[in-house]
Amino acid sequence: MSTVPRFVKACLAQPVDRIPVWIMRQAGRYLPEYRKLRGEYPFLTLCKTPALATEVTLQPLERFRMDAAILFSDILLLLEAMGVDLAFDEKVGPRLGRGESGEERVRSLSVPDPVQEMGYVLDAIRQIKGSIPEGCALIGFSGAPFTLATYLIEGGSSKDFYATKSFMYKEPAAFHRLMETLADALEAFLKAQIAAGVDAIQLFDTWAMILSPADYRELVLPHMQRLVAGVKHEGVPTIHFSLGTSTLLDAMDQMGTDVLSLDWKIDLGEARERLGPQKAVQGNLDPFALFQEPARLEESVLEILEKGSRWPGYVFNLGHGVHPKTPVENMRRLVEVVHSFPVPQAT
Ligand code: 1CP
Repeated sequence: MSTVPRFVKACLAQPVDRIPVWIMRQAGRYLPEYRKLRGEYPFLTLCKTPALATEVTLQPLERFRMDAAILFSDILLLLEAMGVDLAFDEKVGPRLGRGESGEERVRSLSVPDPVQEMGYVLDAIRQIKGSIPEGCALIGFSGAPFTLATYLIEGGSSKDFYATKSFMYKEPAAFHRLMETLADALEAFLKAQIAAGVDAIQLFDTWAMILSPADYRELVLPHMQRLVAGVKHEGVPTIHFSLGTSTLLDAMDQMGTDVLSLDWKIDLGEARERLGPQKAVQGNLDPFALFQEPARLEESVLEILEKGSRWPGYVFNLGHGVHPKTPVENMRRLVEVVHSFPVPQAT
């Protein structure tokens, strides 16, 4: 019997017995057990203590039969390892640096040795792999260079990305150098995660949505292609996450990841048609669909399943993270509906 998890098979566009499902932010604030632990420890302590990161990662698997777990961590921790001060403020969100200018933060970056600087992530991966249920895959992740560049340049979250766009347009050569440095650090970090045992990698490019197709192709795509090619060499599937990027779909198709994660603003059937049967897709239920009453939720899930599963290469997920107020019972129902769906090309 094959031991390749069905989630990995679906990422590689191979036939599966059931549609695999996992949910972005499945370990998070909608779960009372996460809120309890979060009441006892600051967020960064959860991320940096392998036993706690392991516990949080595995919490949803005790309730639901997810086909994959995602390592509990954050995309911004790599910037800290690159030499930038990081703090999470309950009200304003992440803060990077200690009041320096964006340019000073960019200049101060170094490419870290992940074993030295991110050892707590690698230890968590090894611990999770030791206790994850049979057949359940572990997803490692990082931010994508562009999204990390926005946090670095802005010093945190932003509404209009004024500093990022000014930098990009005024100093394109320096911007390319920054993207190269970030991609180098990411490649080493992702390879270390793979060596520690993750079964797949997801790259989060949350803010790619602010770019025109031409700027995406010029400033982001070449760096993504180099990064993805470097990681691909290691033999685990790669997933690209973005949202609000249906205008960038053709460019993103050229990046080389095995899977594209899509949000609800694009019709899943149309996306599969445009991308063709070789490219696996993940998504794309609106997270707020989980607030519907059960019969309506079931209909919404089935509609997505029918559109996604017309060819092999489909992973059920939401288009973005699960909302903290989501009823836990509805998550259970969603997973049951996905797993009882008869796959047209079942193995
Ligand atoms: O108080 C808390 O509990 C902290 C909330 C929180 C959590 C649970 C943050 C702060 N990060 C995380 C975990 C996290 N972040 C994971 C773990 C795995 C999972 O459960 O899915 C992952 C994959 C991320 C990735 C991440 N962090 C992204 C990309 C995905 C996305 O949601 O778009 C981004 C943009 C971040 C930055 C970040 N982390 C946290 C905050 C508040 C922010 C800023 C978001 C913003 O700028 O609006």
